[in-house]
Amino acid sequence: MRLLVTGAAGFIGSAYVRGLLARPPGQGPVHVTVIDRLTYAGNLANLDTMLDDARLTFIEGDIADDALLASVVPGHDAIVNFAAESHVDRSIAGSQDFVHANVVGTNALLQAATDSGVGRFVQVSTDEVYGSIAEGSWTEESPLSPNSPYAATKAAADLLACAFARTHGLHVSITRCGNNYGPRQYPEKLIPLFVTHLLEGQRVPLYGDGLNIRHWIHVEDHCRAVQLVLEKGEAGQVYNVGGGAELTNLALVEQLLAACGRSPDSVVHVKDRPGHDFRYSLDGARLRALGFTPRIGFTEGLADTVRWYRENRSWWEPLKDIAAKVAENRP
Ligand code: NAD
Ligand code: TDX
Repeated sequence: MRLLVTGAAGFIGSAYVRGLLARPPGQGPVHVTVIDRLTYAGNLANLDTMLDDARLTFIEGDIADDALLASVVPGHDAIVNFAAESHVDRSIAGSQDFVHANVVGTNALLQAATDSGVGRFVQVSTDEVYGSIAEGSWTEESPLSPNSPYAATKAAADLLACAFARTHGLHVSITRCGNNYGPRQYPEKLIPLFVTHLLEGQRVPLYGDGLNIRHWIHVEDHCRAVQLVLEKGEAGQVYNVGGGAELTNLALVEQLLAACGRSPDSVVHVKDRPGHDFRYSLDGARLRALGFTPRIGFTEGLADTVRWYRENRSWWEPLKDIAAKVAENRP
């Protein structure tokens, strides 16, 4: 299979490609093309030695660039679209980049796949498209009710994907996963931001009362789910990726403090995120029926993740320096 993977210089896409290229000979793709715009979140270090692998071609480019797609997409058997602006707080500060990457970009990719007769397409989406749920869990039939601009753009992309399946017969499936954690996550999301702050001896900003609930899944389990949907997913079908660990932010932060050897006074309660979703929870029965179960338990996965940040300061220290300089220049 010749596979096109977008956004693979980011956190999840790079883990996905790493998993593919590590497969035994004959079981992985023949070739992987990566398109990534290398935004602030795109980092070639995430692909490291894979860049020297003859099975991988890296193209720096924008998935909203129709001309680029017309030259690159033909000849591929499948597309997995990870490329997106992905951080809720940034979408609150300004949503234009989110509309460009997540809506215009996904639409361009769906159109190019249709025009080139690409056989399969997986749109990597998120649980946030459903909004917030106080009790119970969302099934794939739950209504879309996004709250943040980020979630609204991801919901728009999902609707476009469904429309391309129905109107053009494109074989596109959608995955909706909860919060990912693991190595190489940009230090702006809760776990990498807090772990790197704690390792640097800084205090961590917990929004509101800290009672918001998220469910956490290891990035490698998410990637296995995406691969399963690529291989076995039905056209026009949505698959929730469930099975994560459900925790309040406060409970998670207690575990992070313990893992980093810091005391509770390292936590500062700060102003809440505007429109902060209270809880996400997915019913993962449909994907379980396809054979999916997460393999990495949360306690083990979190310990490995904290160890990775402890041992790979050269990966995250430059990123935090850039973030600090950007913050200094803000009015
Ligand atoms: P990330 O921010 O780490 O990486 C995104 C990548 O996309 C970067 O490499 C960036 O350079 C690239 N990109 C952005 N705009 C682009 C464009 N216009 N053209 C080409 N490349 C572009 O994000 P992530 O956490 O790895 O998330 C990957 C996908 O998974 C996203 O679609 C996100 O919505 C989804 N998702 C993320 C999570 C999570 O917890 N991180 C959970 C569920 C779903
Ligand atoms: O500094 C912080 N303090 C804090 O209390 C940050 C960055 C976050 N939080 C809270 C907000 C959330 O309740 O922690 C929780 C997790 O926040 P994020 O890591 O920003 O993730 P979230 O907003 O839940 O969205 C994530 O999961 C779904 C990803 O960023 C999305 O890309 C994915 O689609």
